[in-house]
Amino acid sequence: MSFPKNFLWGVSTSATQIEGAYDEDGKCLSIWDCVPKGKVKNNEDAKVACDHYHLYKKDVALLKELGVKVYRFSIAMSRIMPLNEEVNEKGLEFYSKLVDELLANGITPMVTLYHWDLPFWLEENGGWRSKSIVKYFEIYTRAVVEKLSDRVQYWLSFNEPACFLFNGYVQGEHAPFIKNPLLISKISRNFFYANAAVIRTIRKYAKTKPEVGLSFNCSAMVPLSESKEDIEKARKVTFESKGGILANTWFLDPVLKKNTVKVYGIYKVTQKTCDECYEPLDFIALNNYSPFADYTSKEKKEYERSNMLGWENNGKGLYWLVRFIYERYKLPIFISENGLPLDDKLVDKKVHDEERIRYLKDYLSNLERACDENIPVFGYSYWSFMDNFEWAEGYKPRFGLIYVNFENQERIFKDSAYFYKEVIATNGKNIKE
Ligand code: GBH
Repeated sequence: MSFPKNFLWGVSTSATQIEGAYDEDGKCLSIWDCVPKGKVKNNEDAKVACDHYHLYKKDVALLKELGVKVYRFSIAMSRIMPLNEEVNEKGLEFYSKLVDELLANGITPMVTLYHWDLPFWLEENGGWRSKSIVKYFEIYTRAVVEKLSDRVQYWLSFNEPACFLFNGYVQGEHAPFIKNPLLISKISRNFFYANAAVIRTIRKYAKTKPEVGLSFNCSAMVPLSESKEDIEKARKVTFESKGGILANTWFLDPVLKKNTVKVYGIYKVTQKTCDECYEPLDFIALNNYSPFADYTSKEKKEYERSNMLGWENNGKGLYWLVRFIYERYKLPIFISENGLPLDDKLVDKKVHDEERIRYLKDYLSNLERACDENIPVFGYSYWSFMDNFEWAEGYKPRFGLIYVNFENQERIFKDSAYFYKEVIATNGKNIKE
């Protein structure tokens, strides 16, 4: 019993978090290049980050050393769309060279078209508050797909709509740092139209048959026991709209089932939006870090284990998520993110991150259980390939398998990288040791 043959083991990153070169080769500023003072811890920024823009060949060599089958990265829209409808060829060139380098090293590219870094001019144009954003996403997607789709097959339209819309415009914790709950319906609607436009554009211009997904941040409640009643209760909590805009259903039901959703009694995704935006996906990509707390219970459960950002660590959450999501939406699943932040320390050129290895064993053995039960999970991509810019948290939480010394851009394999390398080489045989 184990992971399927040809399982896509990978690692994930996103453009703003690793690239740097924030104003080179015709790139315009993004909303993450224009963060007001005080919004990111220690006033850190992503101007240089891991300098991957210049070091990409070395980084691909490290990917190869790690043995990954797939590499998930995102395209910075600000490299491609400097202003209005203009397309920047130099920006496209960078990603084209990256794809060539990956393929030359036997690594399959998986492209996220949008991982939170809206061009600043587009934000000034209204950003997600304005329906005109749809048109720009169409132009952008066409340019990227025409350039890369002869070599790229796996596409993710968006990364975590709940995060960039609600952290950005409702809770004000991420760029553009707006706090306005009244925007919930409008920005969600504009997102559904943009997503449909992106998927249609991929399918229209792709030169090789595309596999299209979307990365949702999702969590499930872990049943108290595996009795039928407890399982049904956990399923109910997992898909109830009571959890509001952060519940799974707000985005998944409209996108995957064409179903309307209403939350807090006032916000709604209408049937019209669902109908006009329905575009079947080839697979569901899930980003999962922690389970859902049972918000129907009054007692506040203490987590047995949590990470430095306060999120619960519990691999069972991944098993139940994959199972519940498959049973409800019936599509193949790719785990596009899962990982642990630590305040890793370099000691004699080594990083002993046993906690991350323990985390991987826990989550991966739960994922293996789902595979054993014939749920079609076709890959797992760890967040993240290397330490990087963790948005408003700055550089302190280190999610990488590879340690980055931000003073001199040195990369060092952590113990967990050696462990993960072995996971890939043995198709998961070592996770139970
Ligand atoms: C992802 O978002 C991003 O895609 C990626 O860019 C980022 O670097 C990475 O994760 C690490 O943060 O407070 O216990 O309820 C993660 C989105 C959504 C994960 C909310 C944690 C809440 C946990 N997050 N979730 S809890």
